Amino acid sequence: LTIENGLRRALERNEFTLLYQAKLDLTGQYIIGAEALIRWQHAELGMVSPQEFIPIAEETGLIIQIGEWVLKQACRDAYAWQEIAGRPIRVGVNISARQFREDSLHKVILDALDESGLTPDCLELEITESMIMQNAERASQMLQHFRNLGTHVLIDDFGTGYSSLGYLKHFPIDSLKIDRSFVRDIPQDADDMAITQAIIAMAHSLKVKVVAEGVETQAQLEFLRTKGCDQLQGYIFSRPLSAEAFLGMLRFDT
Ligand code: G
Ligand code: G
Ligand code: MN
Ligand code: NA
Repeated sequence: LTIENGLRRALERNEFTLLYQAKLDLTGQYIIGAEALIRWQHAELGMVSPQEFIPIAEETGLIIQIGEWVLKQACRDAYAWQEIAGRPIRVGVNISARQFREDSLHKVILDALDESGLTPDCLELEITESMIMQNAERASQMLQHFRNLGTHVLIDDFGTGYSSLGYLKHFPIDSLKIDRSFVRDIPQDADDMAITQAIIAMAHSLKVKVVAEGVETQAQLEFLRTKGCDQLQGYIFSRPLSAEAFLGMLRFDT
């Protein structure tokens, strides 16, 4: 109840912030963009993890307003970065299941792009595998709308749900993100390595790019590089940073 009441006021009180975690190309030298990750700083509760408050925001429907704020803020930040960096920087935004079920999401995305001036291909919508599998027909339509807007679509937490790679050819997606659980035990777990390698190979044959998240060690990095993983994200490169700190990383990079 405390969290629910707090969430209702958090937007007015400016208690949310976005952190950004860099996504790099396979050389690990070039920053392609960043994933936006929300944080809530509550006066009494302290820092509340999204794992705690996103489910409550989903149940209460508050996720609709929070999600709109995230989209708008992320687009504004990405526009500012590319003005300073002098090149396109893509921002990834996590879309929740409840948000994805609203037909108004399409308009919210359009407004966020319009208001910020960000070009659509610099916005990447991160949608989980389980969300598209819940109602495949509608999901396919929604993803086609996003594609028509010119935004990128990424399937998040890939490998944890039920979809086969073959099934994915029916969805207009640009990339998929191999779930952290498969990356974690490389190079000790031969099965995880085989799965990761197979996901990359089959995604590429469908002309879908692959992102690996949770990259923490040199051994994981080298394995993913050898297998041709297109983009990398993880603590080995950067923790989630404030918008300003991420900009600092971009300046150093370019
Ligand atoms: O940043 P962290 O690893 O603590 O994120 C925990 C979970 O919260 C992840 O599953 C992540 O996808 C989710 N999350 C982070 N930011 C957002 C957001 O802005 N919107 C939604 N819907 N989920 C988010
Ligand atoms: O579900 P989603 O992929 O959106 O969640 C991203 C979450 O993963 C964030 O909470 C982020 O803080 C976390 N994360 C990012 N990089 C790493 C990493 O290298 N190792 C671990 N353990 N967690 C990470
Ligand atoms: Mn994500
Ligand atoms: Na993920």
